[in-house]
Amino acid sequence: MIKKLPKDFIFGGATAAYQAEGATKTDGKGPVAWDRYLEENYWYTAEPASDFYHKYPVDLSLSEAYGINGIRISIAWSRIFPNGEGTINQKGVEYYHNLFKACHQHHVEPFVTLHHFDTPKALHDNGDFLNRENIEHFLTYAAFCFEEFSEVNYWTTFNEIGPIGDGQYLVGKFPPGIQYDLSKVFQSHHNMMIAHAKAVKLYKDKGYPGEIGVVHALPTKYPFNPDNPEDVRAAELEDIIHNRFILDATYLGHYSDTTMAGVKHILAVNGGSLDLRDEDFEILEAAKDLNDFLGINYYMSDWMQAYDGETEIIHNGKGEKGSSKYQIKGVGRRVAPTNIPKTDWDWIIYPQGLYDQIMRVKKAYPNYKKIYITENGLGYKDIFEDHTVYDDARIDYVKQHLEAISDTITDGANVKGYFIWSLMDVFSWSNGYEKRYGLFYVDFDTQKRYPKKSAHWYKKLAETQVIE
Ligand code: BGP
Repeated sequence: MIKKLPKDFIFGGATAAYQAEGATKTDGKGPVAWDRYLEENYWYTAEPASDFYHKYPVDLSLSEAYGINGIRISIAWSRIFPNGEGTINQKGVEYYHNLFKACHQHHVEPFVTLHHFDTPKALHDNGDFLNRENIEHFLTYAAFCFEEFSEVNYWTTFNEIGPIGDGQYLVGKFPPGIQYDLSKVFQSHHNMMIAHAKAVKLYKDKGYPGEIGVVHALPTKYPFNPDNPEDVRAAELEDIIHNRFILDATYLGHYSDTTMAGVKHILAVNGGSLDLRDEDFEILEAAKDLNDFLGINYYMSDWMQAYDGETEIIHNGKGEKGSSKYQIKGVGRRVAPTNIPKTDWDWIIYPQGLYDQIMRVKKAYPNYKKIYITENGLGYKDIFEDHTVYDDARIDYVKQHLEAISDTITDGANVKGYFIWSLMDVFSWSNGYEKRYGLFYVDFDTQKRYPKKSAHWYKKLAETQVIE
């Protein structure tokens, strides 16, 4: 049966400042930890990225021409406060005013994220969000942006608090590259959730007319053998690390007993403790009903088997299928079912996981109000030919996920839009320029854009709302 999405649905494209803008030293921008980390650990840097800093008029014209009516953009904190705090860089402020103005001129609504992985270097060096002082610096930055950029109607505090903790302190693929430290993972999640809650509270207390929310990555976790209680427990613990701890903080204002029992078990096995204070829960509680929307980034699901051996995680950053490994002592290991497709980067493609995750939010957190799917898409080694890319696999991926979204709406979930990751090709944090996602192919040498087959497909979808 052909499925349809609602008339007022947003068909958007997503970007992030550091992955798109390039111009990392232009017009007074301050450094971020990623600058040196990429130079020292990877085979690419954030230059030139997609030169969105200069090319945004082209990308917005293309968006308008291809029916895209929303764009996720993030503000680079270090363009506004080059040192993370203190002096304001007026050129950075002007840049974003110009960018938001161009969005509106092209009828592409900007959904603006304050922090998409790019804490200014000075603050990252002194502990990033493990250091509670940085919660206050983030708030100063947020307060400045809310007041200054009154043309923004949709604010997101953070992009993916979960993957920040995982990338920085579990997998070690993000700066500072620490591995297997689960107490730092949970502490980072917790402190960032406090920063989120404080920013939301501030926004609402000031009575700003726009909407505010947060974007969480929510990969769905299943037991490898649903009849084995140990696998069921492994999936539950893995879900607590990546999803439930953060969702509880967002919508319950505290951690449920089951969540806390899981955290305690994980830390008992892996070591470390948490600093959770009474006043933290006062602010989480005060903000839990104030989120206007939840952004869900969904790419994959995982299947978990019980595991008690030593922790080992290998990140597949080069698209060498089958090269990844993920096993955490006392939590579980990921074992992929053979009959479910995977990308070259070992991400398991499972649209039903998106359906299940949306319905889980609806059921477990009924105060969620509204959902946008803020990222979803297929990372692929595109083949550029005839000035385009015949990316049928990407179209198929997006189609199946949109069908799952349509089903959740039929089943009562309030989902109001979809932002494909990514609008145009950008580089991938830990996988480089080879892993492309865009509707518009970017020739990174010339910075020319070429609509892919998926862009034409997306245009028709946006015009008709029919998924076919
Ligand atoms: C999300 C990030 C994006 C983007 C995307 C694709 O985690 O919010 O910034 O990178 O994932 O992931 P990757 O680039 O690792 O393929």
